[in-house]
Amino acid sequence: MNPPTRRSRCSASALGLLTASALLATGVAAAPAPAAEAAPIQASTLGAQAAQSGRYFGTAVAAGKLGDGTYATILDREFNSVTPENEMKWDTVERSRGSFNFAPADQIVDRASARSQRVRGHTLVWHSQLPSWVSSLTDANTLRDVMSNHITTVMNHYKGKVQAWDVVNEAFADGGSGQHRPSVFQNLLGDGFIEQAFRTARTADPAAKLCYNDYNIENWSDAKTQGVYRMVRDFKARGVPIDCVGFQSHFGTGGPPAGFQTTLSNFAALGVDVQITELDIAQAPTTAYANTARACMNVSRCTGITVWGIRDIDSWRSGENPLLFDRDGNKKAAYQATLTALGGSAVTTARTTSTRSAPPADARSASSASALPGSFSWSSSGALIAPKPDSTHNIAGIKDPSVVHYNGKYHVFASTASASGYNLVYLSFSDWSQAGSATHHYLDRSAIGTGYRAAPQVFYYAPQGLWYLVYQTGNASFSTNPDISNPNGWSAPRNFYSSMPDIIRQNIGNGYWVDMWVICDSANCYLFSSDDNGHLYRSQTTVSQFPNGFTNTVIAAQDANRYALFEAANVYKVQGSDQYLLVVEAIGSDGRRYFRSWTAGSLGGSWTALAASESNPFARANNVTFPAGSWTRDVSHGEMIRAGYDQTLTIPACKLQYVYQGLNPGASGDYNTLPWRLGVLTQTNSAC
Ligand code: 9MR
Repeated sequence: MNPPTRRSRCSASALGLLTASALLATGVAAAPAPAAEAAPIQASTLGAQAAQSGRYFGTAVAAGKLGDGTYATILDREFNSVTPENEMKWDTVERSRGSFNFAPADQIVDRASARSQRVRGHTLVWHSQLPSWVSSLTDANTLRDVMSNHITTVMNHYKGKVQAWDVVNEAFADGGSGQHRPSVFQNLLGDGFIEQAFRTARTADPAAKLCYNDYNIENWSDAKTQGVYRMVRDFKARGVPIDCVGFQSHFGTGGPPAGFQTTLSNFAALGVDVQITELDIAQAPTTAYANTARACMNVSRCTGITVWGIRDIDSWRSGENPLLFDRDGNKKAAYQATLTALGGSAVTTARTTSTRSAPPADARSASSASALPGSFSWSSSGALIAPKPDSTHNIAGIKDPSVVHYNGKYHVFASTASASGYNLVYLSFSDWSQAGSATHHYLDRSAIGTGYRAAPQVFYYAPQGLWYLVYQTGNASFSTNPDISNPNGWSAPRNFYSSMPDIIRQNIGNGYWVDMWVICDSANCYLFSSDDNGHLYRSQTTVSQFPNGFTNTVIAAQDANRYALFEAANVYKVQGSDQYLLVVEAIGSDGRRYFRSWTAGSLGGSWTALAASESNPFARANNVTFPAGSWTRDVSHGEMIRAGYDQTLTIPACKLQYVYQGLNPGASGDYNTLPWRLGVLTQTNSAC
C-alpha cells in the first residue's frame, strides 16, 4: 500500500490515458501461459498434506541415524516435525547432577531448524530413563530443586527452538486405579509434582506449549484415561498452565479403540490441543492407520500426528513392523492409507472430471507439472469488513489484509487509514459470515504503538515457535507474539534493515518504499518490497539467522512503466509442486487496481508470466463476477488464504481464495480517506 503522503493521483480516472501496450514488462520474462489442461497436483507427502489442514506430521528421530542417507531423505521429504527419540531424556541430558550434555539433541534440533521442521521436546520429567542419582534421592527439597533446575536449564537451552514440550510423561498408573504411578517424584513430592513441573516450565519458556504425554489413554472409558482427564480439567479450572495432551498411540494390530475420536474431542473441549505423539501399530494395517489419522482430522484441536520412527528397522518394536516405511525405506500400504486419510489421495485431471485412484505418491512428478492454470476467473463476496471507528480511532478505510486460518479461526490483520495516518487492526472469526460482526482490536494499544504502521503480513515462524507481523514504518519492521489470538501480545517494532538498502535508494525515484513481504524455503528467508516506481526488491538471510542478516538486496522484477508493477507484491509456495507464485498490484488503463501474476521454480526467480495482462489478468474486474451492485471496480492490495500458516506461505493449488480491498467506484478525494472495505474472491475455474 502507499504511504500517508500519497494523494489522489492513483485513484480512479487519474490514469485513464495508459494503454494496454504500456504494460509490457521489461525485467520480467513475458512467456506464454502454460497449457490450462496441465494436471493439478495434490500434496504428495505426509507433511505437506497435513499442513493443508494446518496440522503437522512428524516422526521420532534418532541422532545416530541422521548419517543414513535413506533415513535422512525420507525424513526431509515427508515430515515437518521431529521428536528426539531418546536424546532429550534425563539420562542423556543430565547424567550427573548439574552437568548437562545437549550435544545429541542439538544435532537433531539444529538440523530440524535449518529445514523449518518444528520440534517436540521429549521429555522433561519421567520416571524412566532417569539416572540413578535422581531416582535414589530421598529428600523432597533436594528433589524439588533438582527437578526445577533440570526443567529450567533444558527449556532455556532450547528456547525458541522447541515449540512443545512433554513436560511430564507417563505419570499415571496402568490398570483400574486412575491414580499416579509410584516414582521418586510421586513418592517424595506427592500428587503436586505434576503441577509444580508445569508451573516451572511455563516460567522457563512462556512461549512453549506445555503437554502431558501418556500411553493407554486413548480409550475414553479406561480408568487411566479418566484419571488424566480429571487432572487436565482440574488444571484448567485452577489456572495451572497446560496447553496440550499427547496420546502416544502405541497400538496393537486392531489399531485405535473405537472411541478414540471421542477421547480426543473430550479432552479438546477442556481447552487444550491434542496430539498423537508416538504412533505405531503392530503390522501396520491400513485401516488402523487410516482410522487413527481420521480421528485426528475430525477434531479441530488435534494439531498433529507423530509416528514413532521412520522405517520398521528404526522402531523400538521392530519385530512387529509397525511403521509406514519398510526396512528399505519403501512406502508401505499404510503410508498411502494415511496420506489418503489426511486428504491427499485423489488426483484429478482437468481434461475429464473423472477421478482415478492415485498412483504411488513417489511416481508423481510434482516438479515438472504446472500446478496453477494460465488464466483465472473468480466470484467476489460483497464488502465483508468495514472500519469500526471508536472514540479514539476515526477510521475511513480498512486496507491491506493479511490472513491465516489457525486453530479453527481466521485471523485478519489490516491497515486502518484515516486523514491522520495509518496504523493496524486485528480481528478474528470462525466463518466469513461473522467477519462483519467481529471485534476490531486496534494494535496501536499494544507495544506496536502509535504512528505510521501499515500493510501487515502475518505468519508463524516455526523454527522459533513465534508469530511474526511484518509491516512498513518507513523502514521494514516487525513485531512478534507467542499467541496470535492475543492482540496485546505483540512486541515493539524492530527493523529488518539499519536503513534503506543502497539499491532501493538508487532506484526509488519519486516512489515510496512499501509492502514488505517475507517468505522462506527450507534454507533461506527472503524479504520482498516495492517502491511504487516499477521495482520489486528482494533481500535474503538464512532460516537460522532470521529475522537478522537480510542482505544481498537485488531487483527481483522491474517494469519501465511504474504502474504495471506498482505495489502489494505477494509471493507464495504452491502446495504439492515446485512452483512459487508472484502476484503484483498494477494500475490498469482504466485507472483501476488489478493483479498480475508470474511463477518461478525458486524464490530467487526468474519469474515467468502466468496471467499477467489486462485482458488475461490474475484478478481484475473483468475476470471477477460481483454480487448485484458491483461494490468495487478495484481489486487492490490483498492476500491469499493459505493452506497452512507458517513461514513457507504455502497456498493450495486448487480453489484459491484471495482477500482484497475494494471501494465504492464513485468514491473520490484524499487517498488516505477513501472508503476501502475488505472482500473475498473465490476462484471459479479451479480444475481440482
Ligand atoms: O523409542 C524409545 C526407545 O528407543 C527407548 O529404548 C525406550 C526406552 O524407554 O524409549 C522409547 O520411547 C518411549 C518414549 O520415550 C515414551 N513412550 C514409550 C516409548 C516406547 O517405549
